Amino acid sequence: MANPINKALAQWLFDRRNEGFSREEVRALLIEHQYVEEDAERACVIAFDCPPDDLESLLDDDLQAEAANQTATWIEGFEPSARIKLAETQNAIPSDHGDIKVVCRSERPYVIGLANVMTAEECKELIEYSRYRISRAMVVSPIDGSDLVDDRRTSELVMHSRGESPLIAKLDERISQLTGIPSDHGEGLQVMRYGVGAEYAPHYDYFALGSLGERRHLKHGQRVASLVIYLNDVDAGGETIFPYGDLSISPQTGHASYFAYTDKDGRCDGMSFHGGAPVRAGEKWIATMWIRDRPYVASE
Ligand SMILES: O=C(O)CCC(=O)C(=O)O
Repeated sequence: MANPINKALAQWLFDRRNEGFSREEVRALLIEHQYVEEDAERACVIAFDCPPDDLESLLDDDLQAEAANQTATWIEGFEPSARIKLAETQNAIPSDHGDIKVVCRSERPYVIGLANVMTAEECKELIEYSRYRISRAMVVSPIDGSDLVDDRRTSELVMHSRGESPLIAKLDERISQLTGIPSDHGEGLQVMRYGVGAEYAPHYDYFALGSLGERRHLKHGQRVASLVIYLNDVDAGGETIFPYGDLSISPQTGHASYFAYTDKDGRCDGMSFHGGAPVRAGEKWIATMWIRDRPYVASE
């Protein structure tokens, strides 16, 4: 994500706007003060295109302090609140279709590798259900929170609603049983396809308070955990990578990576930085569930 606009810049933009400076004048001044084009444009969007409250909120000391705290994020004594407790004490977790197996664990980043989260038949059915509905995946714009095409996420995607088909309803319930988190905290299952070369460059799944656009999504709750289910075997590449943990998990049909990234006070752990490595041969299909700290109602 782009760098947050700091308070000093927000104050400067606020003053110029109130003094009646035009967008072009502000942009020219920023360039004169060594801002790169992209940052100057971003600042102009915030000053002139976003609702006035957005710029004013950047001047709020409490919010800035909270943002700095949240984005500092290398948390001492990290204690994620969305742990799968059973996966820490046993190697098999009973489920509606048989046991889900624990294949690896990492404490920080907090990651649990799982097998048999879905059967091979379910994986196939979900791929076929999604195949003709996928389109280019997007990221959250740091400026206004809208969807943005970005080279860092080159997969194709379809977002399914909670319970929209019998299989999806079954999976929603299974995920809830597995994680211990009610299914209405899930954003809905999104199915993604990566062709050769496609990737999701390392990123955080939680929303940064310091980013105006991402902050808009927080009104529907913070993300606390992600479950990435692999729907097929990939010939080469396509691992889920955790660069700060020096950890990678290879996709295999029906397996999954679960990672949780908030402590009990809701602070987010930077160690959860992760991505989907480029697929080198074959294709990769996954189903991802992003889980919030409260019941999720789709945004307007
Ligand atoms: O493709 C992957 O393995 C990771 C997906 C991912 O990072 C996400 O859905 O947030």
